[in-house]
Amino acid sequence: MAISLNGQWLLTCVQRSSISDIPVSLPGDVHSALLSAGIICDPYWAINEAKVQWVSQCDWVVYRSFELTADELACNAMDLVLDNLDTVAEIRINGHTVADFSNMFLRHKVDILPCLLVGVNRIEIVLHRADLAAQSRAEKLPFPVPWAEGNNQIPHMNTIRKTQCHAGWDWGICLSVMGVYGDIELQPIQHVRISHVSTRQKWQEWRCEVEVTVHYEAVANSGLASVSVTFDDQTYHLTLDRTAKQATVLFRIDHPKRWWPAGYGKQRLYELEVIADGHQIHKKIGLRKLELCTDDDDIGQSMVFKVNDVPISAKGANWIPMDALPSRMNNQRYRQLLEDAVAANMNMLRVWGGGMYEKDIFYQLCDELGLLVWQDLMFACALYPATPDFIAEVQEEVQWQVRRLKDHPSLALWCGDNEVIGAIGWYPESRQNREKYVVNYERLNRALAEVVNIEDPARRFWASSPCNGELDFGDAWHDDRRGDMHYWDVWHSGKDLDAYRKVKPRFCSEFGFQSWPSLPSVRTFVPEKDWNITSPSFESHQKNSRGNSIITEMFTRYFRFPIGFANMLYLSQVQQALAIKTASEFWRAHKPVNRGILYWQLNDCWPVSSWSSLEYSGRWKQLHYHVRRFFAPQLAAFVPNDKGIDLHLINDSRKSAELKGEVVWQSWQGEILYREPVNTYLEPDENVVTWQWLAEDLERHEADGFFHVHLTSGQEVIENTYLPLRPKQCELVEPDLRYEVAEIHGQLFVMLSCSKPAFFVHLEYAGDGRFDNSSFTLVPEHQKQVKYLGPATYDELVAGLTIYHLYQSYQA
Ligand code: BMA
Repeated sequence: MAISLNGQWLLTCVQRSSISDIPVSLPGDVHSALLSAGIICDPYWAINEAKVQWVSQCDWVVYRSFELTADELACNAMDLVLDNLDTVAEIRINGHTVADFSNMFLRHKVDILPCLLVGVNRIEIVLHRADLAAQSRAEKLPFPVPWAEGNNQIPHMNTIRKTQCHAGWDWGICLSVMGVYGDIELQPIQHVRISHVSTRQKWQEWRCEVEVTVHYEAVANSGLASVSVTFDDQTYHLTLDRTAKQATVLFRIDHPKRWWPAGYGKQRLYELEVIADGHQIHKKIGLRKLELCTDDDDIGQSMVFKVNDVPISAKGANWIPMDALPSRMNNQRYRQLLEDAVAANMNMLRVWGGGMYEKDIFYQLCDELGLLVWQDLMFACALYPATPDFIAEVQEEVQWQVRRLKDHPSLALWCGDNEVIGAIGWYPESRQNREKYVVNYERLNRALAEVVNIEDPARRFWASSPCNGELDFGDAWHDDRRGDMHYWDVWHSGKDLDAYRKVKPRFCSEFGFQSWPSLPSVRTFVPEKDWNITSPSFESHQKNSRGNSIITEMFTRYFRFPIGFANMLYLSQVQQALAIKTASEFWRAHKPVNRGILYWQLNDCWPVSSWSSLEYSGRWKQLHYHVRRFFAPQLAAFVPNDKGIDLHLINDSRKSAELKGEVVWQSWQGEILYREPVNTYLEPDENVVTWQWLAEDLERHEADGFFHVHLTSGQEVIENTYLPLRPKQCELVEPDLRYEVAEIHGQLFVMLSCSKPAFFVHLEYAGDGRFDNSSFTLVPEHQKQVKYLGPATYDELVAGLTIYHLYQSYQA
């Protein structure tokens, strides 16, 4: 049985003798230990980031002792196994150096039996400065390889295999953390070392064959090892052949219950257990077919994931590491974030290449919840070396990661990197010598593809995100005919929101719009005296140099300027929601041309102004409430075009749906100027136009009011609003909005009504929890009963509730 070395260790600073023997809990990081010990201030508060930079400019030693009995040492090998060791480290056992490591994405394994003693042993991990290691590697490169300048605050991070955003990003604090973030274990080995267990599915019409292979290595001088393999309720026992490296057994599952992405069916998982030489490996296997289809068509090339032969409209967001302080990553927060993704009707997340290959729990939860995973390999926004050493190192890394993750049914795609093809065009060296850097790119990318193709031939390797296709080094930021697209013309290039309606991406894997955090979140990192957009504290939590200017400048284009700090925060979230909604609805209305919408970004790794829809605290921004509506399986979307406005009804589900209700043209005073019933039956995967309003009619009346659709489908209410003019041009009136908190059968609700229409009505509770709906249009004929989901009592909710709406945001 494995012996865990997780738990309490001690920490000493090599350069500052006054800092020694500080308790550190591993898995965990150095900064968190120093914070707990009161040695550093909270790096997330105000302008403290700058005050803690010295930590990563020191070397640190973490150490502990542990006892072993003679019985425990009676084995043929004792592997020390470390996961997520960050990054440049030397391991010493009882004073002997047993290994030097420098890749945080590898599982490190070293046999330390010869150094171990019966009784007390000491393990020390020396964590060296990453910045110096990066610098010295850069100096040895045959030619300069540009690093992620603009995002990273520390140069040459592209030369070491460490989470790239640790050195800062355009939403990320720069801490350059160090530590061990995965389990630390001793694994005694009698006969065989199990390297991994892999599965393969072969599909026939009503049967799935599951091939399970145990990969192992016999240890010198040992005897025979037996292994048992159980799938579902069938078990095989075998004796491993000492001269071989793998053993395979085959299971036949007739009429399997298939695994589906969320919104398409259930997530049935079968249990697989392998027991060998005292080791137990447990996996949950989903049986499903999955392919990425990229077929030539009239436009260019499709890009669609098919699961069990059904084309999927991928809907989701980009995932970044959950916390800049790895000690704070925990299973409960993983669950919360991923459940919130599913609650917003997502079925895919992209694990972005500047972060980390996620922890096992992430993929286990994605399997359980039906979230497909677009998995980038960990390279982002810089160029990377293609020297033999670097290639060998990353091939080993990718081999390990593919072996670790490939059996997850949620895993949909391996993608070589984030924006590295594009980055060839960003830096002066590579711009001036493009061929050289393209060849350099292709050498590394090819080497990654080779490993993926050997280890996981059933899955597609996609060179880069974005990418126009095989060996295509074109501009995937602007070509919407094929491949995946990163569409940043609105945020980074300052175009109007209408620009989202000028492209029809086949699969948009990034597009985003920033907002500021909500007032309750701002309270947690900005002192009240600094509650101002341009205060140093607030600005140091905005890492995109033009970010705050873009947000305020866009206010002036679309909205009447908000009054006061709280309304500025509120309006920034309205604006973000409007941007992402505009794009998502337009692209969904172009199904099947479009088959993927992943916005930038789901989450935050510290409290910051960013593109996220979930704040660092987990609080839903207004965008997340909109996502829940515009990613719903059934959507009613108003789509303006040359002829006028179309109302699309879209059904992504495998089941048909019946939508009933009406579309109205309503004045700002709430008068119904026009109404038309809607009664539509939608086939599975259908997208139809049910109603149109002609441009001539619109031009004459565009200032008079807005369109609102209200439909029901079973228990579901489907609503949407369309303002023909920019909100600042609309003559909104005081809606006379009333609300009341009510407790019904122990459940808290907020009842809302109004006498005139109110827009972007948003409920904000100062404490924990969220609502089942927010940031909606409230019209006099449909009062709303909004459920509060959280721990607050009636009195707390009443005291801590603020209701915002658009008209009030500019009233003095
Ligand atoms: C993208 C990402 C990130 C970045 C984001 C916002 O292209 O890949 O590098 O944080 O843009 O600028």
